[in-house]
Amino acid sequence: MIEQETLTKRIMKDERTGKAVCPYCGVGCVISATVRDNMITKISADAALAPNYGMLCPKGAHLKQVFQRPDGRLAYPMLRERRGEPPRRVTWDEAIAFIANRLQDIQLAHGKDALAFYGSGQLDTEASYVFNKLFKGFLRTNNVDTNSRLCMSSAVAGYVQSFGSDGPPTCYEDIQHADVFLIIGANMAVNHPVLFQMIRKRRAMEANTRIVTVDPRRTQTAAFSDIHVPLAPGSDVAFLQIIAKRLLAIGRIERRFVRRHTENFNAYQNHLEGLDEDALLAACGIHPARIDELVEYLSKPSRLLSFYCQGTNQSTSGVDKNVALINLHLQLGEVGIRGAGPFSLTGQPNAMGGREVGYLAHQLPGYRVVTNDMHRAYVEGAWRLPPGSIDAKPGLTAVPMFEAAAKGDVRALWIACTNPAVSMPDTKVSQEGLRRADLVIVQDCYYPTETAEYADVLLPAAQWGEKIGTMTNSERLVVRSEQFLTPPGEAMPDWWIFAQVAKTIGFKQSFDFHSSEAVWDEYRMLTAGTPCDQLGMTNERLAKTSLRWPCPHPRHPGTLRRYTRRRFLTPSGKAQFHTPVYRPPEEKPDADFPLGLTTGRVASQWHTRTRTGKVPQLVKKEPEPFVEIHPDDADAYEVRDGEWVYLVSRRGRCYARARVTETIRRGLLFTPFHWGDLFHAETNANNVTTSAADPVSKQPELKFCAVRIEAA
Ligand SMILES: Nc1nc2c(c(=O)[nH]1)N[C@H]1C(S)=C(S)[C@@H](COP(=O)(O)OP(=O)(O)OC[C@H]3O[C@@H](n4cnc5c(=O)[nH]c(N)nc54)[C@H](O)[C@@H]3O)O[C@H]1N2
Ligand SMILES: Nc1nc2c(c(=O)[nH]1)N[C@H]1C(S)=C(S)[C@@H](COP(=O)(O)OP(=O)(O)OC[C@H]3O[C@@H](n4cnc5c(=O)[nH]c(N)nc54)[C@H](O)[C@@H]3O)O[C@H]1N2
Ligand code: SF4
Ligand SMILES: [Mo]
Repeated sequence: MIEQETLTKRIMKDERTGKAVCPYCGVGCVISATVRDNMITKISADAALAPNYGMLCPKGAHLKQVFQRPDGRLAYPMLRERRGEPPRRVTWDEAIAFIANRLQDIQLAHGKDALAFYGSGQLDTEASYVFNKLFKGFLRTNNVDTNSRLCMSSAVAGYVQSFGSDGPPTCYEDIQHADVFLIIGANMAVNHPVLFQMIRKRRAMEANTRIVTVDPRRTQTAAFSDIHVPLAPGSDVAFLQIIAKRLLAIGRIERRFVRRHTENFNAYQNHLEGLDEDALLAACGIHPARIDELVEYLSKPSRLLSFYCQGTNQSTSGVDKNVALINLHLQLGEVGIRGAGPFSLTGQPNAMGGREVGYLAHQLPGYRVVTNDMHRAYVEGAWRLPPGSIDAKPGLTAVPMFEAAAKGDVRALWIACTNPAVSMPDTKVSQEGLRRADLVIVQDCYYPTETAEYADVLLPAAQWGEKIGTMTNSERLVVRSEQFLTPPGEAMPDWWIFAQVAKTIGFKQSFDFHSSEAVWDEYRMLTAGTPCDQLGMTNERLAKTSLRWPCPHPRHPGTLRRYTRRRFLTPSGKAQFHTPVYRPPEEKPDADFPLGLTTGRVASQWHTRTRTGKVPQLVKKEPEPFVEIHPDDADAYEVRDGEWVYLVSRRGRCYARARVTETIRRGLLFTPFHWGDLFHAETNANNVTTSAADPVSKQPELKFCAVRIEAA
């Protein structure tokens, strides 16, 4: 395999430095690694480079330690004759021929939609482009979805409904100009630490700035804020509408902006005026003083910058929450100007790039959608496919994909760069889907993982630092990562693996990419003229600098802020007011399951811990699963601090060590979802969570389900 050698086997003897986007959160810090003899000797960040200007959080700073533990890497392709048996090493040729044959057999026997692909916002743009092209274009199934469905799909739908297009209007520089920071449903101190550091610096330097955090828990973020609004879980729409209604009542409307650049304001105003403020307040379960304080801040013109993440997205009313927040910005004219706007935080390093590539079940590259005839025809033309090749019907989204596998409708599941046996809501279903499918392909850089236990084929991926690839961070900044490490064994870049299978199936010409740069060039062309235009980001430019889209031609400097002319991407060019109605979370507590459970993250761990779980400095900070419980509830249910308890829901149970604390609301529990079955049987929080989802975005409610607590 000469091609493979030239792509990855560049052992670097001399000490040298390479830079790459941090493989963890969507802040997208650029990290410099000094390497000697294929070992990282130092991790640092360049004070002159966007977006982090020298800052790193402990996860990024401890990347060196990740590579000091070479065990646990998946280094060779492997096949498993029978489930439950150890896999045996095979050559790439064998593995790829096996996959190509099996996919075609299954397609022939059961139809195109018996195939499904489940990917990740941690794959680079090149990889995401190639799998999307293979499945939606050439295997002709839109059964392509990613963990972004569990993460970003409500944010996508919110932006599309209000502005006519996905993607944030804002950039990190806005932090330097904002007056009021509204952080709603995001624990930035923990999950976007470097960005939160920038906010704290601004707060320290400008005495008049204010930070408001809206979260049912008094998080680290809330602790650093001027106001903490400990609202009842799921009540964000009610909360935002009280604020908007009160501001309307005192005439806080940016009338000129509203008249010239928005539509549907009258309906919005009537809707708000008709709402019963007491009922909304009761739904939020907060002291009215919190409302007064925020209304006071916003009653005079002030630059409002709002950050939001899973506390709004992962909800059965996730899209409504996002739209209610954008409504508030439209009412105040706080969008398209410096220091203001609704800023959706992306979780994973390339969740933004994946959206641009169109890797959700209803999307196509360049913010196109499969349901639009012109969009399909354009992409078919670019891919040199006969008209009608791309299905006009959206494919299965994440949860229904695994449900279909559990029913035997989806027969082949290809999973890359995600660990759904741990991270999907209600893991009974995802695990049953994995068990029942005839063919499970798992492409990861580590082995074992919980999902790999179900795999028939294991494909070794090169990981961070071991390949060239491009990612887009939360502020639309597109950054090219360099290769400075040689991957172990025969691990290969993800895009190469997808292209190799495509060529073996018979799509030789369309997947004849010889480098990731060649993939980028093809993708970049497809974005021309779209809202996320990256045509001007040539390989030459990306090798030297990073750029924010839209960037339509090779001399274009990129775009710091969008909508500065107040022209939106709806057919009329005007932003849309909507009239969402507050709905509580779908699952209600009752006598058997009297408590609410919300789930999330800790600062020192990343998701299912395949990397951060190997770094002693990080593990020591949170060594085991825990559950936060209010002292009153601890009394009522006879739970002592530090004791192990079971959380039991209508679907299953998990256990964790009780942490009695006043930082959580009464009636609510919180547990992180980092500890899967490889840590210990029954520690996975997702044994308990519900797959009830937002009706529009299909994003599951990972932020609320009903449970009871039992002694373990
Ligand atoms: N350390 C670390 N950082 C990460 C990650 C990680 O695994 N570890 N993962 C990354 C990824 S992929 C993502 S998506 C982001 C997620 O980043 P965040 O969204 O900040 O993370 P979460 O902890 O899931 O949830 C945020 C907060 O929402 C609150 N919340 C729950 N219900 C509600 C509600 O109804 N309303 C409101 N307003 N708040 C609510 C929770 O109490 C929690 O504090 O983090 C990224 N960064
Ligand atoms: N209860 C609950 N569940 C949740 C959430 C929650 O808040 N609560 N949050 C949801 C959200 S927002 C997210 S984003 C998901 C995250 O959930 P997952 O995506 O399942 O979590 P990760 O552990 O990040 O899995 C990434 C996998 O990719 C592998 N990997 C890393 N780099 C590469 C690479 O370059 N190539 C390949 N092929 N593999 C690689 C890692 O080893 C790891 O196995 O979890 C979701 N699940
Ligand atoms: S803030 Fe996010 S991107 Fe930056 S170093 Fe930490 S985990 Fe990495
Ligand atoms: Mo996420």
